[in-house]
Amino acid sequence: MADLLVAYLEQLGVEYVFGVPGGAIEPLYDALARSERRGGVRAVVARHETGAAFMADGYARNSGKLGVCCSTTGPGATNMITGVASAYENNVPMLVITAQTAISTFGKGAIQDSSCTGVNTVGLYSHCTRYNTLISHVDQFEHKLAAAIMSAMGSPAGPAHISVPRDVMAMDNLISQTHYQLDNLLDRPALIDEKAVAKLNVEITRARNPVFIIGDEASEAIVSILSIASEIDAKIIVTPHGKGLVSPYHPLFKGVIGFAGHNSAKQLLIDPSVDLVIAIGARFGEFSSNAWDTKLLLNGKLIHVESTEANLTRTPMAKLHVRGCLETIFNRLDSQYGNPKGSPLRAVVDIKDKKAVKQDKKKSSADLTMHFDCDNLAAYNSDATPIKPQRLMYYLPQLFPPHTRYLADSGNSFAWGTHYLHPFDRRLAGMRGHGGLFSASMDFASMGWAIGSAVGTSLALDNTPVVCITGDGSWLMSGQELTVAIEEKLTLIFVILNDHAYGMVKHGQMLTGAEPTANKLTPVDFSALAEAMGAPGHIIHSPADLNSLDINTICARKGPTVLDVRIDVTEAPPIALRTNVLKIKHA
Ligand SMILES: Cc1ncc(C[n+]2csc(CCOP(=O)(O)OP(=O)(O)O)c2C)c(N)n1
Repeated sequence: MADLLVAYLEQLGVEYVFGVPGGAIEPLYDALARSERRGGVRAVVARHETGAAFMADGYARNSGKLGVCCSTTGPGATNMITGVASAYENNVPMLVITAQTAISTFGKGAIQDSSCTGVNTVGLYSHCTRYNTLISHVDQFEHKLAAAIMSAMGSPAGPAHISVPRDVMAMDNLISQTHYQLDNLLDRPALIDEKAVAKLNVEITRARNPVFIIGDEASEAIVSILSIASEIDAKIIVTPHGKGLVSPYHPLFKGVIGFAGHNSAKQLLIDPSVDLVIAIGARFGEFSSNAWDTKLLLNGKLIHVESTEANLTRTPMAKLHVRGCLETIFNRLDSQYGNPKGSPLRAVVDIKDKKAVKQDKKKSSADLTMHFDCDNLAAYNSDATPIKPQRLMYYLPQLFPPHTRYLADSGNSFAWGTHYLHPFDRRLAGMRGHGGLFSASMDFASMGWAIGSAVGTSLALDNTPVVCITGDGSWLMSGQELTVAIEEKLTLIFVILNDHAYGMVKHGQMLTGAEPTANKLTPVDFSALAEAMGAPGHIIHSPADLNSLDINTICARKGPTVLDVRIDVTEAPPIALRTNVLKIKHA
């Protein structure tokens, strides 16, 4: 059966299966070895199963394909669950394959029995998967596999789990050929709610000063959204997850709303002259709604457009909810703008400063001026030693090429990155690949996500430098995946914010008046550790140290580099949104 599984992955153009081997999953590795010899799908062996799931997550986000991860039965499956849960919270399409001992051994005390008579992997995965099944007979294999892939790539996307006993997986193919053409099964009809779109159209037409809030789920529609925004001169703000989708230098961009966001974005939403706010694929969880900030959102101006229906329940205050495929909805609206005759939306442009809009439209790229406010410009511009984290964020895009991808890990990294890291993206229209230039995994917010995900990102984006910003705590949890980046020869730069602390915990405790406890970490020389593992490491104390790095050599290197950055530990990250929630007694 394993060869059949591989054949389906090939149909989808999937290149890698991320995982850690073990006795019960061996038949799948056998098939992957055969496939690799033919130049097909191959195994990427992680150091920890959660790292494997994070890699599959990064691969899926940046390739637009299905991420696939696997583990053996028992501890392999339990290890992998955090990475799967993370993909579940972030709607990342993922096929999760775990093994079981042979069916005949269920209930007989087999080592690592994970059937319903053991730790019950299917039971464990039931709360973090969109499809979840034990394949208990060879005849179930093909249709259950197809159903799993369809669920994983459905709407909302997410992990689908199949748990396969070793004897079923090892069975010689009774069915030697794939029966399903997955392309056809995955091709979803782009249905459109004409009435809702017409209402949306009327609202946009009436608006004098509209604002778009763009979340990561809007990525499929970003080309049309940006085009409409310039057409009607709508200001743009993004959620932390949507940050990578819009150039920070876009003249209409006013910053991030929510966790570690910008005051300019907040002010815009309470500006009385703003008469329409359209939130697109923004989810409105804690981090993207400014912790359910009713002052900003209960403003009677909100229209909420989503493809994931449950997200609409977060905005009972919205005057209009629109559901459906975002790409279809915004392509439809955009095509109306594109038609100069008879388009009602043209009227909006006519009453605005036509000249300014036309000028902006003529330009194919933005100049590198920011049109939003950062909190602590003194630190952002300071060349003091030790290097301030804000200054580090300022310098990274200066040093690395403009197409570099940035991932920020759970901890202060994603706070610093969200607020102060502005990749040099002159793009006024279109999109930069699937994932955008900046990503963070905030809803599940697992430490170490960025480390594994950076490996998957790098494999998905051949020849693109990938910078992973992480903390020393996260590195001590997941940094062993560095050796995978070495084996895979990936141009990956790990930037470790070394503050010998669980910094976010430490600063959170200070900001909330909690006991300053359990936040210290033993100081570690991560440069030496990297060298011991086989990757070059550099210790960075100051902006001068950073500027003396030979970035061309680092980016030309077929292998990872570690920057152990000894940051100014006294700088408080912009995490007030989170600490304010923690201060509420019931939260
Ligand atoms: C797996 C996991 N365990 C615990 C937490 C809670 N937590 C959030 S941030 C953080 C500290 C992160 O420390 P570090 O990686 O050193 O980054 P820093 O905040 O210091 O930059 C902790 C423990 C988490 N998010 N994920």
